Parts: sequence; C-alpha cells; structure tokens
Amino acid sequence: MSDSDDREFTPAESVCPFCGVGCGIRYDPDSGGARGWRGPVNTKGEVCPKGVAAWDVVDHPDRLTAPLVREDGDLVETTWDDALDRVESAFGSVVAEHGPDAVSVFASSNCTNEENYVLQKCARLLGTNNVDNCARLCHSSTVAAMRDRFGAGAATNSLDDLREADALLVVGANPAENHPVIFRSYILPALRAGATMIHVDPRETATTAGADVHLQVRPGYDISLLNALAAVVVGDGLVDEAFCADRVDGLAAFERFAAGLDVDEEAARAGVDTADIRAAAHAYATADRAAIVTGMGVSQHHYGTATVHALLNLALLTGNVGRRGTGVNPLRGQNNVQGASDVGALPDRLPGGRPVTDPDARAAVADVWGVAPDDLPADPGLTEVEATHAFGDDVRAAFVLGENPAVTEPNAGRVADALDALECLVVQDLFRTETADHADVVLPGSAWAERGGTVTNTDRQVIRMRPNAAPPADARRDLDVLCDLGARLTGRPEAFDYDGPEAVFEELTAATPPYAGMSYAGIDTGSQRWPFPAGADEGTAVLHRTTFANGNRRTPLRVVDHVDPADAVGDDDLVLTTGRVIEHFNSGALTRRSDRLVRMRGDETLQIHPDDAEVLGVADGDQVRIENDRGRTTAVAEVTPAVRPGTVFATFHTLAPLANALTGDTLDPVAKIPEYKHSAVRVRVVTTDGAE
Ligand SMILES: Nc1nc2c(c(=O)[nH]1)N[C@H]1C(S)=C(S)[C@@H](COP(=O)(O)OP(=O)(O)OC[C@H]3O[C@@H](n4cnc5c(=O)[nH]c(N)nc54)[C@H](O)[C@@H]3O)O[C@H]1N2
Ligand SMILES: Nc1nc2c(c(=O)[nH]1)N[C@H]1C(S)=C(S)[C@@H](COP(=O)(O)OP(=O)(O)OC[C@H]3O[C@@H](n4cnc5c(=O)[nH]c(N)nc54)[C@H](O)[C@@H]3O)O[C@H]1N2
Ligand code: SF4
Ligand SMILES: [Mo]
Repeated sequence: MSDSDDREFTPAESVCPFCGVGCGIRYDPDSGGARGWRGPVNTKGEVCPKGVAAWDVVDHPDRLTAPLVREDGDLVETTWDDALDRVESAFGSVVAEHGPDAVSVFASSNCTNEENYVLQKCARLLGTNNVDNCARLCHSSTVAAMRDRFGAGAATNSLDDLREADALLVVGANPAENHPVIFRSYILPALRAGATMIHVDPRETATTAGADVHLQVRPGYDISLLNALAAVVVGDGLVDEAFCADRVDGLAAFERFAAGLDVDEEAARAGVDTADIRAAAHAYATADRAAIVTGMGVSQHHYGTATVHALLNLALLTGNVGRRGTGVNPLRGQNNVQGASDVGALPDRLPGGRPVTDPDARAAVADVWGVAPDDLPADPGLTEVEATHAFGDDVRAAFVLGENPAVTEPNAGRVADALDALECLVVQDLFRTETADHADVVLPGSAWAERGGTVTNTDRQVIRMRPNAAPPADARRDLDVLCDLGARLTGRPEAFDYDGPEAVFEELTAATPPYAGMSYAGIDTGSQRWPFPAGADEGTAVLHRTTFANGNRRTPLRVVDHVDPADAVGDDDLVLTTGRVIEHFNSGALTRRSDRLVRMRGDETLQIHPDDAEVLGVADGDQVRIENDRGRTTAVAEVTPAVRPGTVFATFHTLAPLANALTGDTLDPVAKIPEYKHSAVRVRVVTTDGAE
C-alpha cells in the first residue's frame, strides 16, 4: 500500500539520488512524480529517465517503515529504542572483547556530506579508522594516481570546460548512458562545435555514436593501448616541449621508454589496429585543447592505478593540464561519491583528504571535535573489500549505511558467507535489500526527498538538498539516526548534538580545508566549488594552472608496463566484462522498484558477439548459463556485433544475472579496487527448464 495518503509532499529544490552529475530535481505536484529544476549543472532543468523516476522510490510500498531485528532467524518489526539498544549492546561487546578495530563501517556515497561526516566521526571517536565508502569500488584507483601525481584526486576541470575541448578522449566510460546530462548538455555541444572524439571501449555503446575513432580494446589491455598512444606522440614529434620543460620531470627517460616500445606489438596486444592508434594519437595530441574523460573500464582492474598513471602521461606529454577544455576528468559514480570521500569516509584519510597518519592533521580535526589528539586512531583502517574479507575474523561487527554489498562486491558467494560470519550486521537502508537479508538489525532511513543536506558532484560543486516530504511512518532521517548512534556508541553525546544538517555543515567546513568558507546561504540554489579560496564566489574551476595541488610546479612522467589480468583465459573461455545501462542503477535496489524503468528495460541480457554465439550454438533470446570456478548465473543472450569477439558483457543491476557471482576479488595493490572488468567464464545454452 502506498503511504502517499498520509504524507504531505511539497516541492523544494533537491538533487537527483542517482549519478554524480548532480541534477536538480524536486517533487512535481502536477505529475505526482519528480521533475528537473534549473540547477547548477542541469541549467535548463533537463534530466534523464532515472531523474524522472526518482520519485517512484520515495513513495514506494516496499519502503521499510519500522526497524527490524532478527528473532529466531527471522527479521521482525520492533521499536527504535529496542533496535538501537541492540546495536549499542552488540557493538559494545565486540569492542570490549576485541577492540574498536573489530568494528567496520561502510559509509554511503548515496548519502549527504553531513551524514558521511557524522558517520566517520562516530567511527573515529569509537577508536577505529575502519570506515570506507564505495568510492573504493569505482574511482579509488583514479584518485590514488591523480593524488600521487597531481596532488588532488578529483576532476581537474569543470563540466563547462568540456564544451570548449577540441578533442575528447573518452576511455572506459559510457557517459551517454551513465552520465546522460553530461553527455547531452556538455559533450554533444563540443562535438557539434567540431570537436573530435576518440572512444576506447570493448563495446560499441550509445557513447560510441558520437565518436570519430573507436578503439575497441580487449578488456584489461588499456595499458598497452595507452602506451602505444604515448609512443606515437613521442615518435611523431607531438610532445609539447614547452609545457614539459616547465611542468614535467623525467621526459628524457620516458622518451627512451617510449622509443623502445613497438607500436604494432602494443596495438596487437590491446587488440586494436595500429592505424587507428596513430589516428587517435594525432587527434588528441594536435588538438589545441584536449580533455580526457575516464571511467570504470580504466579504474576497475587490479592494475587500475597503473592504468590511470599511463593516462596521466598522455595529458602531461601533450600539455593538456591546467587550461580550460583540457585535463583528466573522472566521471564520478553516485550523487555524493566525491563528497563522502572529501569529508573523511575513508580508512586512510581524515576530512579534507589529510592522512590519518599525520599528527598535525589529527590534532587539527581533534581540535574541531573538542577531543584530545590521542583520542583519534592513527593507523589506517581497512578498505571495503578488505573489511569484507576480514568479517568473522578480525572484524566482528559491521554497520552498512546505504550500500548493498551482497550484490555489488566481487565474488558474491564469498561475500554472502562473510556477511553471515559477522556477530552483528546492521544495515540502514530504504528497502529490505539482499544485504539486509543477512542483517541482525535493519534501520529504515530516508530517501533523497526526505532530507536536507549537501552533496558534492563530479566537478566538485557542493549543491543543497531540501526535504520535499517527511520519511514514511516510523522511518527516520538518516542524519538523526546516525547522530543517535554516534552518541550511544562513543559515549560522547555532546559530539553528536547538532541542530540539523546546517550545523553539521558548519562544523565540517571547519574540519575540511577545501570546504572552508562555504555556507548554506552561499550555496543557496546554486553551488560552491572546492577548492574554495577565501573571498571566492564559485570556487576554482580549473586545477593545477600554475602549480599542482600539492604545491609543486612540476610532476614526473611515470613508466608503466603492461600487467596481466588476474584470470587466465582458457581456450573454451570468454572474457566477461560488466557495466551499466541507462535505465538502472548499481544493485538496482531503487531502479528495479520503478515500474516505469522496468518497463523501459526488463530482462537482463548477456551481450555476445555473433561469431562466439555461432561456435556455442547460442541464438538471440536463448537462456544461457554463465559460470566459472567462483559461481554461476543465467541470462538471456543478446547476440550483437556491438561487443568484441571473445568478450561478453552483462550488467550488475539485477540478481539474474548476478554478475558478481563470477567476478574475482584480486585487489589493486595501491587503491584496493577489485577486478570487475575481466573474468574468465564459460557460456552454455540452457533450455527454459534449465537443462543443457
Ligand atoms: N545508468 C546508470 N548510471 C550510472 C550508474 C548506474 O549504475 N547506471 N552508476 C554510477 C556509478 S556508481 C558509476 S562509478 C559510474 C560509472 O560510469 P562508467 O565508467 O561509464 O561505467 P561502466 O558502464 O561500468 O563502464 C564504462 C564502460 O567501460 C567499458 N569497459 C569494460 N571493460 C573495459 C576495459 O577493460 N577497458 C576499457 N577501456 N573499457 C572497458 C564498458 O564496456 C562500459 O561501456 O556511473 C554512474 N552512473
Ligand atoms: N560487476 C560489477 N560490480 C560492481 C561495479 C561494476 O562495474 N561491475 N561497479 C561498482 C561500483 S562503481 C559501485 S559504486 C558499487 C555500488 O555499490 P552499492 O553502493 O552497494 O550499490 P547501490 O545499489 O548504489 O547501493 C545503494 C544502497 O543504498 C540504498 N540507499 C539509496 N539511497 C539511500 C539513502 O538516501 N539512505 C539510505 N539509508 N540508503 C539509501 C539503496 O536502497 C541501496 O540498497 O558497485 C560496484 N560493483
Ligand atoms: S543524469 Fe544523473 S543526476 Fe541527472 S537526472 Fe540522470 S541520473 Fe540523475
Ligand atoms: Mo561507482
């Protein structure tokens, strides 16, 4: 039953709960759904189909409306007092017996800066740095490489800049489906004005439609491809010598490395034509302003950080950093994946990106929090997948805010066992998710339209959300629940006594240097962008203009060698890569509940090339079984030349196929991101009754 009868809905400018574009949306009384307003990013009020469907989850009959606790194996409704008492007592015993590092906290890129700030404060005052958010699973490798070389792990340029680019190198990203308003309102205008686009993707997607050159790379072989591009830049005299002399170290050594590469060999290993590599290198390097747009195809490998380093080499060699229309621009995941990390929901970083190991940084944060510097833990905590692997062992209790790891973490069979190995799992969500099915306590939180607060979008703009409704029945605002938990778990009620989200924002701007000086009033219905120098109105659009964000004028080029994917691919195997479609979002917890989105796209399919389909006897529409040593799942075959021969593609938006039953959990050594984009699998036809 819908609860719309007993709740009042009032339109107020808020932000779409889905992707990192950060479109302004609000309740629309005329349609009874959501609608765009002229926000700082969607300046004409434009939204994609998910933005329109965003209201469907606010007013959905499946919403959790009371806390649940496990009794005799089942989850049953209870009061808030009982649920929070149980969390307090279970976490209290774990800490008493095993210490605070036996607790792990998953923060949420789907939640606001204020909520993430309060949650990481709670973890740290409890005594652990075991707090992370699912930035770990998307751009942690990008952030690691960019922070290392540029001093800041964020988009170097603004979205406005993309419109001014003469060339766009889009690598392992599908903005037409995953950041639709960026594609339509920022990338297409550049293409219409004559910009050249190079698209690097093993599949032809809606994004490829705008490309002049499509490099259909073998999944996992981007380093070879990027090195081949760099070798052409060096070999054909396309290096920006003046820029390199001024801003770059190690040019001579890098040129020796590039000269030693055989472009044909690297291209062949990457599975692309040398002629296309040459055309792409010339288009990128000879453009006056060339911008890189990068996504999961680059970042989600166990050598994701190394791949991003290879990408940064290209931008530096060609002088495409520090000017409008250039740069390296990761398109971020959820509406607040940038902000969750900015405000400290990371195991090695305090608010503002300062290392937990830095005593001065700890002292500065402790000062804002009114505690002694020694009260803050100094050792880096566990990242998300590392924490999951420690469940039942070093980690005994976990709190998961707005994430669905049972569906989204790699090697789902292992994740399910890990969740069950915990002494206490607490999940705070809108719905009874697959992860909640493993929980001991489930807390009903608030949807996008039921909260105030701020989120930070993909080009570092801090934007405000405003409540359009109260949470349904006994569900509560996430921030209020987190403040209650903080007070109970840390024994420091005064540290969590805030008069609403604006008060939290004021404190977090004091604890997060790039946000210093921002305010709710200043943001209003626009945005404030970090870094936000004193006296600035809108913040800095182009980073690294005269010095990199670490204060250095120069940064090194980095020699990067090809690394093999973790899975060996046998003669009978195909390579599964995974990703997204426009209608659905991540684990599908929200979008699978929207009738209008499910009508637009119902079945989940496995894209397979006609050549492979023929060998395997698979016809379009057949049920296929996909399996490897880690697990198995089924899907409907979509036989299409859009995917590279030898490669198959599925989304991870549903339980069938549950793509992550098949993915491996080898982690990048630097960023600890898993290998979502390369798994060896066997594909077989099954009849409708499941027989082979
Ligand atoms: N509609 C929709 N939008 C979303 C999301 C969603 O679930 N649905 N999720 C949001 C989130 S959390 C994120 S992080 C972003 C991600 O946005 P994107 O980075 O665009 O995400 P993906 O679709 O996972 O991957 C992009 C492309 O990489 C290609 N690819 C696969 N393997 C490789 C490879 O080895 N090399 C290269 N070069 N390419 C490869 C895939 O074919 C795919 O087209 O999207 C956000 N926006
Ligand atoms: N195979 C494969 N797996 C992948 C990826 C891939 O490309 N391939 N991509 C990875 C990436 S980039 C990401 S970011 C992760 C995403 O992984 P998750 O973050 O686990 O995925 P979501 O579906 O976004 O989960 C969000 C959960 O938060 C809940 N929620 C949404 N809004 C709110 C709110 O306001 N309050 C509360 N309390 N709860 C809320 C939703 O109901 C949902 O259960 O998946 C990763 N997994
Ligand atoms: S582009 Fe992203 S932020 Fe904008 S409406 Fe679509 S899903 Fe929402
Ligand atoms: Mo993501």
